[in-house]
Amino acid sequence: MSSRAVLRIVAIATALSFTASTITFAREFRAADTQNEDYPTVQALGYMGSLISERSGGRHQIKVFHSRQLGEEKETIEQTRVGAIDLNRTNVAPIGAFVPAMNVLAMPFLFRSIEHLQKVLDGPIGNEILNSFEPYGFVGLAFYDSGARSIYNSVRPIRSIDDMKGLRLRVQQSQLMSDMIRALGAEPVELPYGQVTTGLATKLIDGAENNWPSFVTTDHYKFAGYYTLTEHTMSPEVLVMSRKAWESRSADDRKLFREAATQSNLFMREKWKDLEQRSRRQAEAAGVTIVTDFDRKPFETAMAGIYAKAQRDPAAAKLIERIRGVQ
Ligand code: GTR
Repeated sequence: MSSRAVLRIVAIATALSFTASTITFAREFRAADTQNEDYPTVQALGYMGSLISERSGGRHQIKVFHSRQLGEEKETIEQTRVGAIDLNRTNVAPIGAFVPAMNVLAMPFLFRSIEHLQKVLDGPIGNEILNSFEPYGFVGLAFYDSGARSIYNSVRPIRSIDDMKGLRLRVQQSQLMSDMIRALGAEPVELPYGQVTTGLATKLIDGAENNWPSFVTTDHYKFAGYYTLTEHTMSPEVLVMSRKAWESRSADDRKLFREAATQSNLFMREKWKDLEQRSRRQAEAAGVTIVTDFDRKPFETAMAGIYAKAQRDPAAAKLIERIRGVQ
């Protein structure tokens, strides 16, 4: 081949690869969230959508399907994995069945405080975790705050681990969460989020566990008047994109999505703090008994089996150790 022919081939190839990385097709991206329209995660998705629409000159839009319009969390995760949903904001516990590192973030009593959690998620560990989703069919875009989860029920105030005995407590659709409740002496009932209020109202379950905003915005507090600040997990929320949708995007689009997701996290944090405080005040005003003086140590000790099981996986063991080491 003459050198001119080679040069022409190189020029064409360069032009093609340039085109592939910059041309993107206008699209509406479907995003799922189980929470209601006013919830901070849903608001954050809306904010991210406005950034993307603005920065893409209106080419891309995000349509947010909140309030379980696309199904319960577990189903939407499955649909996102196969590419039927483009974006999904989910809690780390239910996605733990699909992406192993997510279960580590849901481990009970792993984080010492919200500050510790944020330090981990905002630093290199958080970044590595977000970059580890692809083999499982997702791309991790951002974490969102979700405070700490605590146990509530309608039967009695929980002040010691003995008070847990025999209670039927709803958990997310997660083996780890079921194991945790069982290790605490109660009976776990895996139910989708949308069925918890009815479950409480009909006494199918005695209680559940969640953060202040979820406890209040779902009306659970109206049926379960004892809330013990166990703060047993600090499972954050995670925003993922379906790998299928990601692979169809140019490098420029990928950057656009990543940046907008990161910015939506900061937006969400402000909204979150405010709602957390308002929710607690609302529960207090409604007469919910808030137990702060409970005997925490036995709760932590009861988790030994769960840690032993998780640490059988060397990658999980290493991640747990690194997270604990973050000061
Ligand atoms: C909430 C979380 C939801 C869902 C829910 C649950 O705190 O935001 O994504 O996981 O808990 O308990 O099902």
